[in-house]
Amino acid sequence: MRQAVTWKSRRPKLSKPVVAVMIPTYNEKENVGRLILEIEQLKLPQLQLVVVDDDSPDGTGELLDVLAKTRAHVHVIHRRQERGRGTAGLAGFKYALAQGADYIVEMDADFSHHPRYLPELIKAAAEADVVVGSRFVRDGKDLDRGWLRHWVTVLANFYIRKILKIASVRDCTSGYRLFRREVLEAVNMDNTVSLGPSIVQELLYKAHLLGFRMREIPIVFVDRRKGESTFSWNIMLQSLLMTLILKFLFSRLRRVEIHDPGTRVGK
Ligand SMILES: Nc1nc2c(ncn2[C@@H]2O[C@H](COP(=O)(O)OP(=O)(O)OP(=O)(O)O)[C@@H](O)[C@H]2O)c(=O)[nH]1
Ligand SMILES: [Mg+2]
Repeated sequence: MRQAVTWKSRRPKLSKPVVAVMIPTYNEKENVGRLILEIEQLKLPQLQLVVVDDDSPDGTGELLDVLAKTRAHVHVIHRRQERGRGTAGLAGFKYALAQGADYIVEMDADFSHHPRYLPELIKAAAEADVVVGSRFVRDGKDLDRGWLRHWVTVLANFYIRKILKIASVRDCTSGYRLFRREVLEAVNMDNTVSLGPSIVQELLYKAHLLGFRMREIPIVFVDRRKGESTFSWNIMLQSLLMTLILKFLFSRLRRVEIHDPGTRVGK
């Protein structure tokens, strides 16, 4: 992991926002290299990639090190002891904030979240604090997942929106999202309770309670093409139970500090 000069200090004044794309990986050797290449082909200005690998046994970490050697914009965080999608994402977010990112995008490595939506996520952030890549708005789709997983996702979203009262977002379980740095600073990442995928709803819920502006853009979500699925009914049930715990623990959370629109970048 290189940490010499921060991205912000390298940036010319009054330029576009620095965007960090954070990708958690576990056994994604067949996907992550191609994903990085496809993101690079978009030639997005000021883009940094932060990949958080949990010592994947398939050699994802070693592949990332090879790629990072010739790419100053690729940053690899190797977690040797800790495990889990939730804490991996938080480690990546904290790294991106420390380096001075203005916008932080999270996406999966398995091409379910196609990189072609990145420009639109970034564009939408001019008018929002959180931008969600959504399967459940007009032109969004949940493709070839099989009817069971599709309906599980639809019902999980219905349940989460009802319990947490998040009316402005239809796809509360989407892990393809952009946060302005103010959001991640405000949600207090040292105070999270999710270790696994429910981190997705936890951050969304806290951002909602804190009054940040949310927007959705349509995405077509496709099932993972390569590599093994980490989905399990156990994880699904834990996430649904976590919805109730989040409600119990955090529903009284309110913004204490007024967000100053004058300080926003990229307007
Ligand atoms: N660092 C890290 N990343 C993880 C871990 N578990 C999953 N991931 C990554 O998190 C992202 C989402 O996980 P997925 O396995 O795609 O989860 P899913 O989309 O619910 O299920 P499938 O696509 O069917 O496997 C992927 O990029 C994974 O590689 C983990 O324990 N640690
Ligand atoms: Mg996946």
